[in-house]
Amino acid sequence: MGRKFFVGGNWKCNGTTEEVKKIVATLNDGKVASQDVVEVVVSPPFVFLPLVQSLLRPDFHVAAQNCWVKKGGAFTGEVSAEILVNLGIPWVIVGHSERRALLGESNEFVGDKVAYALSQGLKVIACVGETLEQREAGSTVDIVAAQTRAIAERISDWKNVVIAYEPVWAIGTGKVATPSQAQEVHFELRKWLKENVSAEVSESTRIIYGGSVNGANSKELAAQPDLDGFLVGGASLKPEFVDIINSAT
Ligand code: G2H
Repeated sequence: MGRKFFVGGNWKCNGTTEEVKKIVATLNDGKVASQDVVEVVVSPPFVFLPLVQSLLRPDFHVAAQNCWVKKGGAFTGEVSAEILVNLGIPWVIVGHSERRALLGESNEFVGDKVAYALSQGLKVIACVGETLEQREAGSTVDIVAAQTRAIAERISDWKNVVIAYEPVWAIGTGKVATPSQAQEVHFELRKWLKENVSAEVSESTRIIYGGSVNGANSKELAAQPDLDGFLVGGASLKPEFVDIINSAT
């Protein structure tokens, strides 16, 4: 079976109640292919998750933008995987580069989070990606492989994992990777999975691209053979998110 196209909208730290309702209304009116063809997940800030979940069309789902690395308890300010499960939140984004860079999340910490979230029944969008400095030093593949290895060492079942390749230099900069730059890294990641996990996992795991995706560049990116969808930031707050979803078909 082919890999189902996946489009995630990462709203990051944005939105008021009114704005959130407006974005959801636009999504609910959007004409998109059925969920047999494209899986759509939107990720508002934690506090808006129940609201979005209650208003969102049933064929779209929600994701949290993070969760705590282990069982909840005395961890002020954190939200545990158990809490997300209790609220019926099916997905969580883990290891976004903004958290890796600004909050010091290491590869190992991200790997632990992925493993714990999966163990609680969440599905995980696990982010990897290199900085501009690392790309210019020619170490892109080594960096994303090390980030993926820290996950692979901690999990055995990949069926609820989507890998998001997000080159840091392309995030929120308007400087999108070219289709061939994205394809090259997606191909290498798939090869890494084949050589280090299994041919089956390599074939079935969705590898999506994130970094300045918009309604104008998504179609060409989506045509790349190893690119199975997108994690969209800025443009997921706008009506063009529907166009990005429709680049699946
Ligand atoms: C990358 C992406 C969403 P943007 O962070 O995860 O954001 O599309 O704004 O570059």
